Formats: sequence, C-alpha cells, structure tokens
Amino acid sequence: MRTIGKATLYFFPLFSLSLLACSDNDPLAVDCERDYLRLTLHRSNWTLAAEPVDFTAHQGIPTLAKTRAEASYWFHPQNATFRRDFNPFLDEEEAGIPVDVLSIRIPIHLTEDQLAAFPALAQTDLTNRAFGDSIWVGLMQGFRSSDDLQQSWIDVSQYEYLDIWINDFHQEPEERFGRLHIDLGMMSEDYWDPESNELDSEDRFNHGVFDELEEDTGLDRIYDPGEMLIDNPFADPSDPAGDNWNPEWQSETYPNSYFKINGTEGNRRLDTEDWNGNGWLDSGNSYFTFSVGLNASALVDMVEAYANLGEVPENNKAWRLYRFYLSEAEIRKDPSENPPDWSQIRAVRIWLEGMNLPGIPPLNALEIADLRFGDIQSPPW
Ligand SMILES: [Ca+2]
Ligand SMILES: [Ca+2]
Ligand SMILES: [Ca+2]
Ligand SMILES: [Ca+2]
Repeated sequence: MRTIGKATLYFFPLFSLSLLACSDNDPLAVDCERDYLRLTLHRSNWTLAAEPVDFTAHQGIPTLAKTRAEASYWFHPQNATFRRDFNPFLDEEEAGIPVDVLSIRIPIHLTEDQLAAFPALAQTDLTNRAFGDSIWVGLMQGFRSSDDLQQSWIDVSQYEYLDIWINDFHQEPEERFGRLHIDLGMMSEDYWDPESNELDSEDRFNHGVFDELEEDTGLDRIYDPGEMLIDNPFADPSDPAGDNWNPEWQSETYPNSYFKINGTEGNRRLDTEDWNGNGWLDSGNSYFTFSVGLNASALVDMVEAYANLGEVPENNKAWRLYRFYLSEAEIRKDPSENPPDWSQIRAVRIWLEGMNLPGIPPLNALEIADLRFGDIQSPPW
C-alpha cells in the first residue's frame, strides 16, 4: 500500500482500489462529478418500485402489478458491514469502521426461526411463494435538486459506466440465482395503488405545503381511527392499515426487523408519488436498462478475494461489484415517448426477479453498498 496526498492506492491480487477524498452523498452535488457520481442510498430517498414497463411483454406475465412481493421493507442494518468486507488488507482500526448499506428484505422462504418470531409473516410468505417465477420487488428514487427546484434530473452523459456493490448472502456460486435490473431515465411514478392510475400524496389540498398536524396520514390519507383493518402482516388494531412509521415495532421478538421503518403515516414528512413536484402523476416510461444474473461472474467478488487468502467472509456475506457500461444499455419505453437521454436521468429503479426457486437457499435479502457512475474502481466508502 502506498499513500499519495489524499489518495490511497491499494494493490490487490484481483484488483486495485483507489480511494479519493470526495465523499459527498448528494446525487446532484457537482464536486464529485469529475471522478464519480454517487447516488444516495439513504433509506428515505427510496420508495417501492412502480411496475417496470417491459416486464409483461418480455416475460409473458399478465398481472405484474399484483406480483410485486408483499410486505417487503428496506433499512440500514446497524454495525453489520465493515470496511474489511471490501478489503482484507486493512489495519485493524480501519477494518472495523462500519459501512452504511441499504438492505432490502423480501418475506419469502423465511426460516422456521423467523416464522416463530413473527407468525404474522407466514401468510405473506405463502402469498409471495404463490407468485412463483413472476414475483419481483424493487425500489426507486426520483431526483430532485435541492438548489434548483426546476431541475429534476441528473446528467450522467460524461460517465462511462455504472458500478453497484451488492451482497445476496450466497457464497456458493451455484446457489446464486435471481436477476438484478437497474433502470435509469423517466419512469412511472405510480407505485402506490397503480390500478387507480391516480396521484397518491399526503398533500391532500395539493397546495404544495406539508402540514404535519393535518396531513401526515400515510398515502391512504386516513389516520388510524378511520382505517379499515386490512390483510397485511404489519397491521394491528392500533394501526389497521399497517402504514404507520414505527421502526421499533416487533423488534423485541424479531431483532433487526425494521418492518415498519418505511411507514408513511406519522413519519413527519410528506410522502407523495410526485417526485418532481410538478403537481401531477407522471406515468410515462422511457429509460435505459441493465440487468445481470446474480450467478454471473462479477468484476470483483469478495468471496474469491478472501478465498485467495484461505479465508471466508463472515456471516455468509458475498459482496460483489458489478459494472454496467452505459454504451451497452438497452432501452425500454412506451411507444408514445421519445428515447431516453443520458443527460436527463430523472429516476433510478433497482429491482429483482426470479427469487423463488424452491430447494435452493432463498434470495430474500439484497444489500447494496454503493451505486455510482464513475471512472475509477474504489471501495464503497
Ligand atoms: Ca398511484
Ligand atoms: Ca394511514
Ligand atoms: Ca395507520
Ligand atoms: Ca408521511
């Protein structure tokens, strides 16, 4: 290892890492653009994904809107990922520094322990399994500049590729399955109750101001006392719709559950499908798309990196870096829309399909440590 100014270069058996000083998390910050542009993974910037436009046509599945995995949730696991997970050669102090990751959990093929801890998920597990191969799940994020409210896109036209670090907890390559998709461009905002084809927002008076005392109802626009008890594992008589923000809920019986951390009622912020704040529901689709089977070889595979040292990553971690060249992206769009443009990327969606293969350890958790456009290889911090 050698150090040059603020940049530290590591020489690996498999790859080299260069760590630059830029660490700004704002996707629209200009300071980092020269070297890379990192998209924020912060939980609150993401919502469940609206239906990918191409799914039905490409896979012959007629009712995709109904096959999004039920009761999925996403959160930042505490003290579960460390710099050593991405670099076996760090000194002890740096190796133990935590790395924030975004974790998506899908209630499917849950273990007996998990079901015993939280029996309400048993029915959801069955429902998700019953979707068979058509089950999918994902998160999406619309871009909005904090400086210029008129700008609701990012320009990535100067970048060569997109890197993503993922962990699916499958260390054996033959046990890796499922397919990861990343969509970039313009996509429908309609992730909540898409069959109604309406803008769902807590801003019930559509006046552009969030009144926390009057409007923090959740996207159903109903407070607890008026909610109907619905068939949802996270619902109970105190929250009949199961839409409350409640990060501690069930954490005693199911540690690190975070089931209701994404609840929209009582989270003290405006929840809306209207990312770009233009006042209506944008439902058009025109975007670039990448995908990779999770059994494909990765640019960097930390299981291999550790194996070369005669070691195994702890806790079944299987961190891998996949790289997608922008020039190789495919396009998906509605017939009426213009083709997408790398200089105006309005949203990103990450989604999984093919998670349901009985007899193989389940793909029911995916962690993401980094998502960036770049021209350097570097670890996710
Ligand atoms: Ca809607
Ligand atoms: Ca509600
Ligand atoms: Ca509620
Ligand atoms: Ca809210």
